[in-house]
Amino acid sequence: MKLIFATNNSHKVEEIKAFVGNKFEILSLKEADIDIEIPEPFDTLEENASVKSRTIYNLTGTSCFSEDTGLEVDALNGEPGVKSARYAGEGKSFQQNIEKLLQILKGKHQRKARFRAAISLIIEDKETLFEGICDGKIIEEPRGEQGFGYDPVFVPDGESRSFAEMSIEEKSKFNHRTKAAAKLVAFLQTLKTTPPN
Ligand code: ITT
Repeated sequence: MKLIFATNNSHKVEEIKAFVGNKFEILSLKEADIDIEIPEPFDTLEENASVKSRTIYNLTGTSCFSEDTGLEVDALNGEPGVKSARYAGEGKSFQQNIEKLLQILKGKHQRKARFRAAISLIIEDKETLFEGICDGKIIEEPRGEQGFGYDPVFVPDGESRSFAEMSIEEKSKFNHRTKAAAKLVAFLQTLKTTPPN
C-alpha cells in the first residue's frame, strides 16, 4: 500500500520512515511532487491534522495521513500545545521558541510536560485518528544536537538524556509520533486482511 505523508517537515518523515521500515510505502509531499503550505487554523491537534490529510486526499485521491504535534507543559496549563510551532511568534526560529519557553519556566520547579501527537489517516475517503503521548520534563538548558524543534530541552520519563542527545532509533522508544504511528500500522495491518467495504 502506498501512503502520502502530508507534511513539509523532513524530520517527521525521517522518523516515520525509520519506524515503518518497508511495511508500507510512504511518500513525503516532496517525493509526491506536491508543493503546498496548508494552514493550521484550529484550536486542536486533531482538527489541524484532519485539515492537512483532507487537503492532500482531495488533491490526489491517494491514501494519506498527516500528523500534528503539541508540547503540553503542566505549569503553563498545557501551553504551547497546538501553538508549539509559533510560540515565539509567526516566523520565529526554533531557537527563539526554546528561549521563550525556558524564560517563562525560569525558577519553576514544576517542569512536567508531554508531547502529544495526533495522526489523521484517510483511506477511501474515510478518516481515522490515532494519538501518541510521551511524558517527560523540560530541562533548564538545551542539550544535544540531534532531532529538531523542542528536542534539546525535552527529557522523556525514565531517561536522563534529552531527545536531542539520542539517535532516531533511541528516540523512537519514547517518541509520541512513533506511538501514534504504531497504532496506524496496526490498523493498516487489519485492513490488509479485511479490506474496507
Ligand atoms: P507539518 O508540515 O507536519 O505541519 P510542522 O513542523 O508545522 O510540520 P507541527 O505543527 O506538527 O509540525 O509541530 C508543531 C511544532 O512542534 C513543530 O514546529 C515542531 O518543531 C515541534 N515538534 C513536533 N514534533 C516534535 C518532536 O518530536 N520533537 C521536538 N519538537 C517537535
